[in-house]
Amino acid sequence: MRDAQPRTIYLKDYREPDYLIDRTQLRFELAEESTVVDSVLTLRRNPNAEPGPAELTLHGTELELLALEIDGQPVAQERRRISGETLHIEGVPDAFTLSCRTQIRPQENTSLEGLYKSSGMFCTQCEAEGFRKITYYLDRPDVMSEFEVEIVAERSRYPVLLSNGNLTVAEELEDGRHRTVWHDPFPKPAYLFALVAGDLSRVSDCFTTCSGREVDLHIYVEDKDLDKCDHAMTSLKNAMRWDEKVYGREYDLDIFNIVAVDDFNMGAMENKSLNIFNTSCVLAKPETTTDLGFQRVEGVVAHEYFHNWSGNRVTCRDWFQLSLKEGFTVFRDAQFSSDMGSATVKRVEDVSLLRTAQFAEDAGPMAHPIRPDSFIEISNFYTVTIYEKGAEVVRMLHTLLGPEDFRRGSDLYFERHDGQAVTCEDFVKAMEDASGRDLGQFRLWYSQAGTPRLKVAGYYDADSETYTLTVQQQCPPTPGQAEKAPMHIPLAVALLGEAGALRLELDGTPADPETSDNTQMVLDVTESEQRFVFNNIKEEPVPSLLRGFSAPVKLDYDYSRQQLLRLMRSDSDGFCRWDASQVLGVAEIRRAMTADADSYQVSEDLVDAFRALLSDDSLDKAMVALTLQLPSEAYLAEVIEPVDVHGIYRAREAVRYALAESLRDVLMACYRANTSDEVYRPEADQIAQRSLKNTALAYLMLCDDDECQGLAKAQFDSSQNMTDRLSALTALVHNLHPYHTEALWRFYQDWQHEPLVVNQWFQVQATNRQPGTLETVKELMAHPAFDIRNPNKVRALIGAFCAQNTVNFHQSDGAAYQFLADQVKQLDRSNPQIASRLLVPLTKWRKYLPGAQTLMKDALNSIMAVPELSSDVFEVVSKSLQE
Ligand code: B3K
Ligand code: ZN
Repeated sequence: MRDAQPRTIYLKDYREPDYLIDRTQLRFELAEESTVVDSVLTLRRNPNAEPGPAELTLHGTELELLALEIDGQPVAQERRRISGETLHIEGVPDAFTLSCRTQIRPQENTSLEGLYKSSGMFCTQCEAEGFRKITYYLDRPDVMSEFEVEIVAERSRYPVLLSNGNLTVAEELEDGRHRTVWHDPFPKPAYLFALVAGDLSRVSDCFTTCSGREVDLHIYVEDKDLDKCDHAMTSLKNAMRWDEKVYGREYDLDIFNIVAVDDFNMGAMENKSLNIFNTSCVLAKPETTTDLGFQRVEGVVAHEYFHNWSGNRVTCRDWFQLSLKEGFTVFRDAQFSSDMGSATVKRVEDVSLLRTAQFAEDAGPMAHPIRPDSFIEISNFYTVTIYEKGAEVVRMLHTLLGPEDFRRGSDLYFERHDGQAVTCEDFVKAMEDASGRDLGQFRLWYSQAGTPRLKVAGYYDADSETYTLTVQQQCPPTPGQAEKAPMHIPLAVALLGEAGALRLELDGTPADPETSDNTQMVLDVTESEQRFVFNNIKEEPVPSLLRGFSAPVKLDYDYSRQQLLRLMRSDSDGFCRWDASQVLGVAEIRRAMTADADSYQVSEDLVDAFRALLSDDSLDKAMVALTLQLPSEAYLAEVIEPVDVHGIYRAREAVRYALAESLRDVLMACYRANTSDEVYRPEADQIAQRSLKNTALAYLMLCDDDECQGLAKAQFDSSQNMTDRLSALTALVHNLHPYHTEALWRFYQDWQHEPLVVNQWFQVQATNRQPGTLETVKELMAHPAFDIRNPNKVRALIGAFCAQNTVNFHQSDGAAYQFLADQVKQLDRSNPQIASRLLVPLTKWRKYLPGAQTLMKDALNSIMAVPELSSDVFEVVSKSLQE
């Protein structure tokens, strides 16, 4: 359904609902042609609502209304009116029962929102506003209701019938059908409702909570996937235990179900006790899943489980508060993943995502604060800003308050607001009340968009033995926010002396004898310009700044090369060590960009530093791997503007080739030393080893001697796990190795029955930087395994090509821009959410060289010219074309 005139919704217009729904009874009769939904809602006027007419306005879209009664009496046509997405009923009593019968067609629902079919099963996705595609309702998160759900369906096709809460009835009906009834005792908003009906098998386990309650755990999948559930189950139990230990949060029902579906717009959904997952975020086994895939399953299973408290028990008042649950829950899952694996690696991965995708969003036409002031389509706001920057804001609170006060704050938040729909302000207030800290200025992080830039300078005065850091902050304008006020930025620092980090004594702050680690300090940066003086500094130090990436900001400090090499070698903060290598990498690539192709010589000191990393067995292998990987093209596009995509790519390749050549022998030794025939485990030590080995392989494939060129083929032919096999395939394909065509063919033959592996096969080809990839992508779209209705396939082929394969996406004739525009136009008719996400690379047109800008705008304008665009695509295209 297209919206005639997409309307902007403002946070400032928030009003409490006029009516509340105490009880929601639903009955679904699922059938092949259509589904009939009966609802009985127990409504009453909200005592807090503003006075107004006795008129009820319900949300509903794409529904066929079959019957409508109030307290058992049909509602006359003159009293009711359907317009746009609403049903108005006049003259309603203060308390009443509304019975409504609607008919819907899940089989024809390609938007994957509301009730739809995926691989023969019925499933739902209601967040944010999908419930209104099921029945007329107050589809807003501040209306919380107790749900009872009856499902009736043919037993042979749909032996499993699930909804939220506890199973209260399961019985056979006479005509080959059966029914179940589910009751969820916890009042919830409609966006957390879920229903599943299908022919599913399950893996079961149980968990004993800290108070001794037994919880049945089930993962429902297609029968063929039963062998891929163990990792998700282990992750779930680990997450349940962790949340008890770290946050004091116990699970609250006797059952917890996860269902895997193939066609899903997002990663997963936290419906109360019935999480629905994209298969890509739940299924894993060594033969089909990479290390990254295993880690993603662990993280997403934990994320959705953690929502039971941060999202479900305490939910959002309105969708402007989305980061209240998402930012907090991403922070919680990041803490969990750090505890399960390598904390520094997790931090570096998170920062990389933030500094590429989120910083780009914050500098683009869709920039918004983590609590937006307005939106046209809420589905467009499930962004890296809401999620990842939102998590950084919670992390800054954790840094400012310290772990104990932060825990007191979260306890207070959960106790104070259990069962309520609340705001970001309620979260900050709980943190403030529990800690006694003044978070007044800190609140700006919720209302100001844009990435602050910190300019830091250091001055050592040997006579007075003082070291002074001058910190300036500035935040660029973003759409609708020309002026920015200074923010409260926690800046973690240390001063490195010859023999290690120095003891810090900040001028004007009494030294705290209690603190044993006084070599790191969090500075409260609150003004546009501020000076911090450290006393008793006996030698000129190298400052280690923004340790652990203590705030989501850009940092400028004019380090010398020597200082960067020293930080990279000896800073005790793993993030800063890695970051120093990135600064050196950017400098190297910049130099290669300006040098002639023949005259460029790689810097000897960088080669030495990399050699030292490769030769030191005491280092964390995963960090060595990350450090050896040069800054990504996406990150370079953030720091080198205007973005010359081809120049960046050529220069980065030149540096990679030069490093490979200079380090060939030590890379080969590293590759050999990290080759192992241990049985695969998805655990930190092994993951680190594989990561280092495969990083070495990627470099060695750039050397053209037989020994190097033989490695990828041998690894491809012999590897027993998907991490090694896919790395080898990527190395063969991306370097056009003579064996690459056969390897692609063999890979497909081996894995054609595993859709998730086929996605990887599409992705390897879509991200190939060699010329001609656009044509390959178009050909692959006609491959029998491709399906434009399946979001995972679209992301693996079209999404990966447009977002990751920058040299080919930005080919100079603009053909790929037009290709993306065409795909967006087509997808907008079936799945607007996916269409709108896919088009993001075009919206960044302002960053590129003038020729590219014009062609990208042409592509955007051609989308804009389509009549009846969805509100999703309309919002993103129109905002990105605004002057
Ligand atoms: N809360 C869901 C997101 C659903 C988005 C729908 N457009 C997944 C998550 O963040 O856990
Ligand atoms: Zn979430």
